[in-house]
Amino acid sequence: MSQFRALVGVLRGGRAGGSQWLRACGGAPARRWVDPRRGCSSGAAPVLSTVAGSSSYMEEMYIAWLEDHKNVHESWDAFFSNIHASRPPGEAGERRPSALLEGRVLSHSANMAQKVVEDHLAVHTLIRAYQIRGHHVAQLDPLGILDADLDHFVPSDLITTIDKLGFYGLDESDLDRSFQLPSTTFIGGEDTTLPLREIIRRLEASYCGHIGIEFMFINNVDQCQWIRQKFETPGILQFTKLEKRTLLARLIRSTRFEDFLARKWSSEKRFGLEGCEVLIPALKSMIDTSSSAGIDSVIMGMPHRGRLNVLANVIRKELDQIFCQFDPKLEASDEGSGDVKYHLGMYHERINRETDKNIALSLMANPSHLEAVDPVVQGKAKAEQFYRGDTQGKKVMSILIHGDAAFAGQGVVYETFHLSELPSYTTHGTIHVVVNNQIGFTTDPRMARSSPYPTDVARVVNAPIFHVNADDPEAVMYVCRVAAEWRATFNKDVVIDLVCYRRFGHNEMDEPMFTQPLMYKQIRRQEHVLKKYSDRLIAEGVVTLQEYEEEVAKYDKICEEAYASSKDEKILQIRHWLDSPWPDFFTAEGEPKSMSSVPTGLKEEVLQHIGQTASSVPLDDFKIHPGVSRILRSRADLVKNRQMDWALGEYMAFGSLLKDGIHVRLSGQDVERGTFSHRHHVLHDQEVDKRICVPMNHLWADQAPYTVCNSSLSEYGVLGFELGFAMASPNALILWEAQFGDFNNTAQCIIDQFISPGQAKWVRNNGIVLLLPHGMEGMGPEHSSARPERFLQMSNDDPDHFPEFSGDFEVQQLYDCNWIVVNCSTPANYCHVLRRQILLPFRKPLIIFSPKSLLRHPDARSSFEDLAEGTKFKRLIPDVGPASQNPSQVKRVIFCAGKVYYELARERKQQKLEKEIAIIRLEQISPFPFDLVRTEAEKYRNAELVWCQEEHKNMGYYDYARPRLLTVTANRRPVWYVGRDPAAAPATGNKFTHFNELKRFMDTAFNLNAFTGKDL
Ligand SMILES: Cc1ncc(C[n+]2csc(CCOP(=O)(O)OP(=O)(O)O)c2C)c(N)n1
Ligand SMILES: [Mg+2]
Repeated sequence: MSQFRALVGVLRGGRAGGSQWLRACGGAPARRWVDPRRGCSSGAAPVLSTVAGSSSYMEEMYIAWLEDHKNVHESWDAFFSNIHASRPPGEAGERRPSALLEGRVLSHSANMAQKVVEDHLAVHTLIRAYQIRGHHVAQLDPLGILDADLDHFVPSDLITTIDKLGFYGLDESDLDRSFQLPSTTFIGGEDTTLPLREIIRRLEASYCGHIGIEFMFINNVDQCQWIRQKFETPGILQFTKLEKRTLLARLIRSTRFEDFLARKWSSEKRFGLEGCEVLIPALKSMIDTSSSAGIDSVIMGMPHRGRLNVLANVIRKELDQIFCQFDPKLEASDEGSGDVKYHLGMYHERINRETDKNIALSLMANPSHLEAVDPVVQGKAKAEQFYRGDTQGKKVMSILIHGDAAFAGQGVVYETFHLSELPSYTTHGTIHVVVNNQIGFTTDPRMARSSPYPTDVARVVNAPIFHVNADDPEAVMYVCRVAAEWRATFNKDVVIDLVCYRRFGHNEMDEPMFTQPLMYKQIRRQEHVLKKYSDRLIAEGVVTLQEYEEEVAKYDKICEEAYASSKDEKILQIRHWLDSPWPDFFTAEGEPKSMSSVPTGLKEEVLQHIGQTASSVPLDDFKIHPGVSRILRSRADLVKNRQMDWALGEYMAFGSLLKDGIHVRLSGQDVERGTFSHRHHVLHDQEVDKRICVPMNHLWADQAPYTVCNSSLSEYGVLGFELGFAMASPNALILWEAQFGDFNNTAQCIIDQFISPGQAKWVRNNGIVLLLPHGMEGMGPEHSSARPERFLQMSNDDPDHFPEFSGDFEVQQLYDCNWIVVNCSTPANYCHVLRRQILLPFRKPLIIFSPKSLLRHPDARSSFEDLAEGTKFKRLIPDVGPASQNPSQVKRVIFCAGKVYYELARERKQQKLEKEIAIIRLEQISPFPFDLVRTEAEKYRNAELVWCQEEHKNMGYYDYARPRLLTVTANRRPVWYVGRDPAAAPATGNKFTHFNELKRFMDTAFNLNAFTGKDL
């Protein structure tokens, strides 16, 4: 109200703020009209601009109007008609211009004009109020008992009763007065003026029916206009007879599928869709619309609820394949431990019947962890777009389905939204559908979120939110169509909030009356949506009862037949549930095409060429920072000497793979420069804003593209995204780097639920690489440890079983493992392991504990010889010094991993113990190189075996290495521990303590009597 009065004040006084408001007419500054018939895109603006301008202008208009009402714009016509209607008796018939010019009439007219302006402003404000707040009173809850926005409050500026007109200074007598409609509404259709009564009626219909729209926070006028037009235009919600019949048929399938499962397996959990059966036609409708807009690949992610129904009726998985999942006796015949039926994924290509176009649909396998699949879906969609050159998202799109409680509660939803507009992460618009059954397990939404709607998180990216009552199937279809059109038009995210209910408990075994008695009393009374809609269409004459019953019987028969054939299934193939097939990578049976390792060395000229590009600026007139110049010069010196540091080793790996047509993508926080300022893969012109150069993309004319992208400050979202990206193709090296390895635990869910067990659960390979800076360097408890112990604990190789060596043991072992964990101590080995990752005939996740101080350590360098043709990744680096010359004299063998090697080597040299103590580096920690370790242990048969690490005893590699070392020696030789004592925090925050700890364990490592007389 005060805002409205302030506006009137501005107009009266012509204060500075007013001119802004007056620009409403087509965005141009307010100006006087000289031609009374000249049009303006905003019908209201002439009235306003005149009042703020001059009264003589108004007189000109008035004279013109008196002569012929058609002489002036309609807005003036409405304006003067209003004045005339309210003039004192006797003056109404006055047509003489001269009379008007008399002060008495003029001042009266001015007062009237003031009133009319205020009333027009009021009506405009009222229209805007509906556009902004109409959704708060929309009838969204099919049960009619809860408020979708958790609030009974009716905004005071919505006209829910006549007396509320007073809020705007209007009253009942104004209801039949006509008002000019502003250009920011489409409720008039062809009409530019409407009586107030009709304005309110149409606003109610557009904004307060079964659809509630939240969009006025979007700060783009075109987008707001687009939405207004879609929802305000009169009669826009009309469906053809054919569309209604299609919708009914889809609703029948959705409903009868759940009924069928309930009948056949009444005591099985299936997380049915009852209460939101409309989800199936909803998804199909948005896929139809997207398909006709050119989309031919849709990647979907969804939680448990309704998943089987989506597989059956949207993706069109064979029904017998779904039904046999209910047979507890059928065990998977292929690898892995499998997953429960409502987690499996699926990929299917078919013809879209509505558009007659090919469409590929995939539903990603997902864990129970709600919303975790969101970024994975986005990553996979992005990768498909990337590999298909679909730079605008016109071919490939993603759809994400959410639960109301999870959408509001899970932070990864927010993280995923924040990827949606970033150049290297955008999928050019996702349609989000929230199955808002107004409950999360047993928790009422009022206890589950602090925001009015579960969808408020989407507002951060200016996504429009369409709330819709799921018991009105046509309203839902309309909203879905508009959402798909929105995505096709603006390539931005959009959210559909399907307000529904959950007919049964959380799963079919749960009793909802324990916790939601009143809601469930209502739900029991609630007529099924299929019944309501079929009754309606029969009444409308769209279908006959007989046609309806035949359609139901037809689908029931399909289910029965599939059920019968599912009984013939003798085996289950998890492979049939693969969401991301790699057609030519494996044999037809899904096996690797070979099982031998390939050397990963490189030709000298390739090393030289990459080295030179890495130390130069391939663009002309490109001015780089002097500090970067220095780095490039020192790289050039290294190359001249056929040497490489860490950054060059990485360059060699990426560059050589790009040469072979392998796309390389490195993503993470600040990866372009590198957290430790060693990488500099993106050069910045110091004089031209935003001019950059990525030398890696200037290596060869026909190379694959290199993507290096600084990510948003997220681990969960970004790692999930990269994991999804890596699913799309085996011919790409996808790396995610944590800023410090310590931060990987905010992405723990992706690591635990997808990366470690992904292949076992979902038979799908994934070659993602995690670069996790790790090392105890006195930087405190949060910048020291990537928690190797956790990765190793999840490795599936048996600590107590000494494997048989047959064939290519290295490759066989890699094939059997769930992931590979390495800590490379040299740049060459780092390069080899990255190359091996791609040259292997299968894909496994690769966890690399990467260095910090070693990036610049003068000893941590490799020669080009170490990368020469014929060389390969060293899983273990043996001692090649004096100890190895005379192994029987060696008293102690220290096994270690990572940077501590350099500290040990230096100390050994200082203490002149190079003959007595051998130091062996385990570069591939898991799977454990049993073969190589045994060779070393046998070589130094008289020596004590020690595991040395810089991490605390309950962390690091010790718990993993020790039992395996014991297995290697058949428990005949003790394995001693040297390292930091057990601790709660990964590192001390005190530098002095840090060095003291280091000194203490170094002393033990080189005290040859340290274990004498000790028992283990
Ligand atoms: C991250 C996570 N936390 C907790 C759970 C346990 N859980 C399973 S379903 C569920 C309720 C989900 O509610 P909602 O998102 O509204 O989906 P609905 O089941 O109502 O369809 C919960 C808490 C889970 N699966 N994932
Ligand atoms: Mg819910």
